[in-house]
Amino acid sequence: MGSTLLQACGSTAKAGGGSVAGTGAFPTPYTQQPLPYAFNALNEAIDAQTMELHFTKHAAGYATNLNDAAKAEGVDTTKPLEDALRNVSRLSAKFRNNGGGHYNHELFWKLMTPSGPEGPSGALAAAINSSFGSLDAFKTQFSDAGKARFGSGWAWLVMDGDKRLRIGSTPNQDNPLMDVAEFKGFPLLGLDVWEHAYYLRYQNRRPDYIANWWKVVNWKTVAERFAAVA
Ligand code: MN3
Repeated sequence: MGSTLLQACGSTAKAGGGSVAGTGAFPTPYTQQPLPYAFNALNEAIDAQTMELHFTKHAAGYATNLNDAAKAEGVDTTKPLEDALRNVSRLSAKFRNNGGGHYNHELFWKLMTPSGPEGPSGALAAAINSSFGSLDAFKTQFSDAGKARFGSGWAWLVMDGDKRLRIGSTPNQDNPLMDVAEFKGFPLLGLDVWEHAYYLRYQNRRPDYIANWWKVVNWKTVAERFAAVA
């Protein structure tokens, strides 16, 4: 992941109104990358059956449908998906939903790990502290964004066009890179709060899923993305 992201840092990305360096988080064409751990590796927060269904059914479906849409709409899948998302208003609802779905999930898997540090360090930790007051205050605000998202969607930490850290959420599979997003920026951390992400173990208890999810956040990936756009 790290090398993939760093290799891609030569190109320019837009977040919010301003220009932000760093893009191309994922290889092209638009295919699922192998899950970087076993289905049961995140059991502390997410059970193996949920992980398997989520990866092999839900996320795989977004990838398949995205490639169908790209073919039908003449989108060059050798170019970074981020570029298409930034101009998604010109594309179909099918591309928007599945392009966001593919990007969001490829990112989500890499934002989790069974063996990462318990929190951020270095420049990322300093930025979180100065933006939100403390790591705990950040977690509370981010968790609240996930709890408050009505229906299906995502909670996000992004770097906006003015290089500020911001917390927000998007509905469905919208992504903050999209020109149509109601919350914009370069995504550093994202949490899937669709019921398919937690229902088998947690049923209606989305807050319990979110509370446990912090145990498996891959702060190394977050730091790499932060460094790419800071
Ligand atoms: Mn999902």
